[in-house]
This record gives sequence, structure tokens and C-alpha cells, in this order.
Amino acid sequence: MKIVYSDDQRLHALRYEMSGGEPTPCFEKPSRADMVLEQVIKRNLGEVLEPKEYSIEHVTKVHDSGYIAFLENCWPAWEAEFGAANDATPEAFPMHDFRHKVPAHIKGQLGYYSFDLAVGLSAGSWQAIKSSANVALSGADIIASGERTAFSLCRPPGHHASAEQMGGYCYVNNVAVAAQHLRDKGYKKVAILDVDYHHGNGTQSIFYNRDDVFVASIHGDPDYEYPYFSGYGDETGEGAGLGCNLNIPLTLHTTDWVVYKEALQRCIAAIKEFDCDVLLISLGLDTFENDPISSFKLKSENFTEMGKLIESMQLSTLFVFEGGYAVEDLGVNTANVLLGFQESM
Ligand code: OKP
Ligand code: ZN
Repeated sequence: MKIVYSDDQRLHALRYEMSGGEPTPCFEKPSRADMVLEQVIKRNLGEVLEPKEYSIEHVTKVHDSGYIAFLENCWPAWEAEFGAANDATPEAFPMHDFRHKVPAHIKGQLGYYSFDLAVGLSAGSWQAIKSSANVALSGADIIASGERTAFSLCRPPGHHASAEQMGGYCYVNNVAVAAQHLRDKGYKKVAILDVDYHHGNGTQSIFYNRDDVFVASIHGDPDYEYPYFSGYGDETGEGAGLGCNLNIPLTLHTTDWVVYKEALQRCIAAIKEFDCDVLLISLGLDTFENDPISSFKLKSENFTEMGKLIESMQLSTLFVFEGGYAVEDLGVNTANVLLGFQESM
């Protein structure tokens, strides 16, 4: 399968994130994509292509344009006032009963447009964020040109980003942008399957009241795991979208491949029932047993089987890279899913 990747994505590299009350070097770092790229090349997955450039309208189809303008302007505004020594980071959040007013000051905007501290911006961030969206869009166009499958090696990831909020290392929701692009290219029904360890709250939120995009996600029980405020089993969609959202929260620590596979088969059955024209996978590898911020127990060989199971749906399939922080094993695990799929085609 073709792989889309851009070195511009390396321009997003933050200093710290807060972890257990302590500033900690970021888990979401450029070397993650390096490891994946290295393995997919080593194992001859396919040709690596540069993304094409897309207008920002492709992004604002699923994001608020004020939010996107904020992402673009945040760093210059922050730097002008505070200098370049630290990343622009949110530090004040809206009250539960706040007025929906965007504050004038950059610190107010950082809080308005975010929902946690795991998102900051520095000098190269916006360029990398745009590039990551272009990588997803280019992957979608490879599918639209008739290829059965493609891999968009996106960084930063996207599935936590909603129409107007960044969070969980995510800024632009790459998979949502790609899904919308495929709709606009004439695909009538699109399914998104999110296998990242964390609930894809942003993707759910963007498509929650739509019946043209089905969203399924398997993840750590949000009662005990990030992102805490969504991902529960009774969130099934709203209005026209009722029945088009499927969450399968699983127990922390005891979820191994036996448990996971059953959840995956439920998602596959639901996606078949939805009867879509194209499938997108939010491919997070943080379900791995040695992931430093997660607590499922999948082993490297299980990812090969995951790829085979996804292939069994016999759909055109775009893989969009999301999380996964066990950097030494991340490349192998990612390549296992993609080769598991490709070799059973
Ligand atoms: C992004 B993705 C550890 C807490 C981490 C944010 C997790 C974001 C995960 N310092 N909180 O879904 O892999
Ligand atoms: Zn994750």
C-alpha cells in the first residue's frame, strides 16, 4: 500500500506535558513517526509519497473557522507577549456555566479552544498540524483514485480534536477531515473505526448527529481513563445520527487480545450492518502491553491479526495514524497491522 508522510510534521515538538503533576518530556514526539517510517520501509510495505497541498477549506468543513484561525495565530501572539522560551500552553479553562464568548487575550483563547494541558503550540506547530491534515487528505485521494488501501502517517494525531477544541496531543482531526473529503468526493456512507486505546471523543463529537458517517471506537473505560468525559457505551448518536455511534469501553489492566478481539468483531458486525462505501481506521497502537500511558495487554503478534480482521470486511480502507507511545516497538506494531491487512488482500 502507498504511504503518505511529510518531514514538516517534525516541526511540532513541544518541551513538556504535565504527567502526574510533574512536567515530563512529551510522549507525543517526532521520533514516533520516525520509527514507523523506518519499519514500513524496512518491511517493504509500499512507496512513500509526499502529501499534496490542500486549501484550508478542507479543514474548516469539520472545524470552526475561528478555532482554525486561533491555531494559526496562537504562536505569534504568544511569542510577542511571552517570548519563545516556553510553549504556548493553556492555563485557564471556561467555567461550566460560562458565556460562549471568545476572550481577546491569547491565554483566554488557549483555554477557550482546549480541554486539557496536553496541547501546546510552538513555532513550527501550525505548519506541522496543516501538514498532518494534508497527509490524511492525500491518503483519502489515493483511495478515491481506486486503490484498495493506503496509510496516512499523520503526526500530530487528531482523534481527540473536536470542531473547536484541541486536547490529548490533537489539534486538527485528521481522520474526520479525510472522511469529510471522501463524502465530498461522492462516497455516500463512510465508517470510521477507532482502535486507539483512548476514546476518539473529537471524531464522535464531529459526526454525532450525522447518519452518513458511522463511528465505532474501542477504548479504555472512560470512568477510569482519559478522556474521562466521553466514550461511554450509552452514547449512540443523536437526531439523524442516532444509532450511528458505537462505543465499546473495556476494563483497564485485564483487556488482552481475547477480550479485545471480541469487541473488534462487534465493531466489524456493526460496520457491515451500516453498509458503507469506504472505511477509515484511526490507527493507535497504544493498546500494546508496554505502552507507557495505557493499560491494555495486546502483544506485537496480535496486531497482525488485527490487520487481518480489518481486511476481512473487504472494504476500501484508509489507515490514519493516531497514538502509540512505546517508541521502540511502535514501528513493528504499526507495520504488523498494515502487513496483516495487505498480505491477506
Ligand atoms: C492521545 B491519543 C499522561 C496523560 C496523557 C493525554 C493522553 C492523550 C492520548 N501524561 N493524557 O489518543 O493516543
Ligand atoms: Zn491514544
